[in-house]
Amino acid sequence: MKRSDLAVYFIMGTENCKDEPLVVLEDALKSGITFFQLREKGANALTGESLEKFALACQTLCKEYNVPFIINDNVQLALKINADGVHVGQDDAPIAQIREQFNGKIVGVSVHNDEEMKVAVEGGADYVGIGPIYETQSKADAKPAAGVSFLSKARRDYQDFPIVGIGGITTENASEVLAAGADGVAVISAICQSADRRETINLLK
Ligand code: 3NM
Repeated sequence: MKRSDLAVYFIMGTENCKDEPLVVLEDALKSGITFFQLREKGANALTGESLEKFALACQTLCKEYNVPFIINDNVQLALKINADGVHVGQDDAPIAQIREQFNGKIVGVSVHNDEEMKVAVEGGADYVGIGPIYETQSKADAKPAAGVSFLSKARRDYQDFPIVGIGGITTENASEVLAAGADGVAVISAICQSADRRETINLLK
């Protein structure tokens, strides 16, 4: 993957959407998102066959627009449907194991400090997500908002490594995240709750 793939990184699950999720995704793809992560979480999250069917529909759309399609946490599903990769957190399997399972595919890791960053980079992650930068309503167990200071440090320490900022990012504050050294912004609500998705994505770009 290229660092520029992270520019406008859209994350979505069915629970994030007021509108039909596949309509939201296609709209976002048409409007120029550069990366998509399926993150199916919450009390009414799809599971089993219905999740697989939904994931395949998302994958088909992403292929049509030539945008990488990766899955959050669910390693088995990502392997089964041959997704472009997976995004894992600190509570998932060790990076070395994930790297081996996703040989030649994209592995993203959420990191929050120097040690996690070092382990991810040395373990062969393709990119890291750093957050939450700002307060977020979209992740039940999110850590407190951290601002951009760690992201700036990570950029100084790893000048060429792909980094995306996440958490509470909007069209108003995205420029601060990019100025701190992120290659792009990862968002759920900025796009899912936008009254004008095309305008929002244009502004994020
Ligand atoms: N991960 P929104 S914050 C999925 O800090 C996720 O690792 C985070 O949603 C982290 O753009 C977050 O609506 C939620 O704030 C991002």
